[in-house]
Formats: sequence, C-alpha cells, structure tokens
Amino acid sequence: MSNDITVKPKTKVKTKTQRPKLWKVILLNDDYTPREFVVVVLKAVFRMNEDQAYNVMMTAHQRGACVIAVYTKDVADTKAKEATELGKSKGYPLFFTTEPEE
Ligand code: TYC
Repeated sequence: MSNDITVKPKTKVKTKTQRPKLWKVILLNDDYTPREFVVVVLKAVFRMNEDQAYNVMMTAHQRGACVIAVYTKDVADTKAKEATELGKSKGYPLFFTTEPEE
C-alpha cells in the first residue's frame, strides 16, 4: 500500500562517556612507624622516588596527613590497603585511607 504510516522513534539514544570520579589516597601520621619505613612503602606502592617519598612522609609527619595521589576508586582502595598491610606485617600502625575528590 502507498499510504503506510512510518512511525519514527521519538527517543534518541545518546552515548555519553563520563570520566570516572577520582579518589585521593591519604597518608596519616602516627607516632610509631619509623620514617624510613614510611619512605620505603611510598616508593614501593606509589612508585615515588626518594625525594618525593621523603617530602610526602615529612608533610604527613608535620601536618598529620598528606594526599599522595589520585586514582580511580579501585586502584586507590587497592593501593591504600596494600600499603597499610605492609605496615601491619611489621607491626606498625601505618595507615592509608581514601576519599573522593570534589
Ligand atoms: N611520625 C613518625 C615518627 O616520628 C613518622 C611517620 C611519618 C609516620 C609519616 C607516619 O604517615 C607517617 N616516627
């Protein structure tokens, strides 16, 4: 038939690529973990060089906490856990936490 009606869909599917929210890994100061050990952990887990690791450790030591880096949530959580576990394995209360970026 020539008078067939064509119905066009009204909804269009738009694909939006959203950037994943980033999470901060934060190093907390404590009174017992040796400074050199904190530096070793920062170098091993967060791939920092000696100077970067020392500066981050001293910032946490003096101010109580220091943001180390930002990652996707999975990576941030894994690294924070791994670094905290390294301290725990030596009996230190060294602690890394994560929080979302604004
Ligand atoms: N405050 C610790 C000390 O004097 C060293 C230290 C620094 C521990 C930073 C944790 O996140 C930290 N031995």
